[in-house]
Amino acid sequence: MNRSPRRRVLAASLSAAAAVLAAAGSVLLTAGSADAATTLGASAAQSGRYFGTAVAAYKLSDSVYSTILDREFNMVTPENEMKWDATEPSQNSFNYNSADQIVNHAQSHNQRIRGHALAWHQQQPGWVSGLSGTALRNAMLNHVTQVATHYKGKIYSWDVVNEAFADGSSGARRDSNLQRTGNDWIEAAFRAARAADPGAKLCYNDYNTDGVNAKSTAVYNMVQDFKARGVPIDCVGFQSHINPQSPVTSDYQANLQRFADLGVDVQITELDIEGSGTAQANTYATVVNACLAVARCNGITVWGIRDSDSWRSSGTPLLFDNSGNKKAAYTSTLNALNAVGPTGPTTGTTTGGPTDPPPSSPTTPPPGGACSATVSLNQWTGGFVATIRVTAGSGALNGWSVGVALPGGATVTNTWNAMASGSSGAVNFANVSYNGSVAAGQSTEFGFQGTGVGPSGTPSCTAR
Ligand code: 9MR
Repeated sequence: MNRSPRRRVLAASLSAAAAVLAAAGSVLLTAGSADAATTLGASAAQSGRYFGTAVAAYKLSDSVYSTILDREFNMVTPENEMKWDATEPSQNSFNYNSADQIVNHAQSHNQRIRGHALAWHQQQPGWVSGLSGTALRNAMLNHVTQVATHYKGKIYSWDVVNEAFADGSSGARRDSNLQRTGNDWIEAAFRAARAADPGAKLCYNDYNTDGVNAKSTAVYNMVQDFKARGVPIDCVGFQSHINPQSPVTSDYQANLQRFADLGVDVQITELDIEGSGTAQANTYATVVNACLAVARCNGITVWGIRDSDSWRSSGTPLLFDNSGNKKAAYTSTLNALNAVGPTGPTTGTTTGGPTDPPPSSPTTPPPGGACSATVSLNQWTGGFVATIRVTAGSGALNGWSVGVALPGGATVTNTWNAMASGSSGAVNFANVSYNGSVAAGQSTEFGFQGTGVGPSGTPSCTAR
């Protein structure tokens, strides 16, 4: 079980705190009360996660709406404003007005932003329907590049590609105009997004992938293939639109975990659960607990604030009623988040994790050195994921290699965004074609997964 070690750590820290207070003559604490946060964002932050919502720009002037938004949430997803039809209404003519409104609001309220969505078969502007083949491929890549560049440095994670797989048992790609430009359109979009904004986590996002099924397995196989070939992908979004036709299945958590084990973050990106009362509240708790039990599940976003804000408002699927009152589902969600307490899923054995700043954030280059590298380790019993940040010194890099010393018994099983030489002992990682160039003082990241215990020392970095 993933959760029991955290519970033990929490219990230990609470009893230690209680002992100190008792010694000082204070009242004893009851478990949980010391750290219980009172908002969704703050309670998720206790374990290094975020809690977000979809936001519509035109609702920001509604004070009931914005009061809840700014009190409860620390991540926002523009519900429609960053989509292709909104941002590029005619070819190569971009309009960021509504999306910028959300971004500006978020930035002034300490909220981060999930960008949604760069390439999708729906909500395309009319002019796209006149294109096919190379012209469409190039238009899509230009769109990805322009939008990701406009928001460079402001996006926590991008849904680079949305809903590209077919429903049902085929495990096939969805037929769409984008798919007909060639099967490699998804990886082309990811590479373009990485080149435009190397600091954003790049996600694949889909629905009906919330349990282990043919569709989610097809996505899983794609992510595994991308990792093996160095296609940049950092995260997978699980929309989780839950209703009687699409219930939460018993393998929900296991499904998140199998993706995390590929070396990507997982995020619940568009959560809504149709229903009411205790049943709805319990289902929310189930989903939240599944995320909390997966170390690399680094955040949850609900698809709107009040039931009346929902794309499926008749199903009353959200956490606040039409008047903005907290529902039972709100309370169960908050309680589930608070039950994890202040110890993150990886506390004690690791550094870094889901709250790491993106690699583009300013770092201090080593004086005179060509490059430096730092490691952030997610260690669990029997295995680890290491994320290495390579930072250029006072000059730009045109290629780099990083040496890592693995303890005895450890083996690298999977590497992304670098080429590994060797798999145990002293292992060397060289840049791949798209991340060898790093501007002075800037950073890039690569990672690897392994069995055994991950590296603990500082890796060496050499400019090539
Ligand atoms: O919530 C969005 C709604 O306002 C739009 O009319 C709709 C149009 O396609 O898109 C909704 O958001 C979708 C999201 O972008 C992708 N996953 C499914 C969401 C619900 O349809």
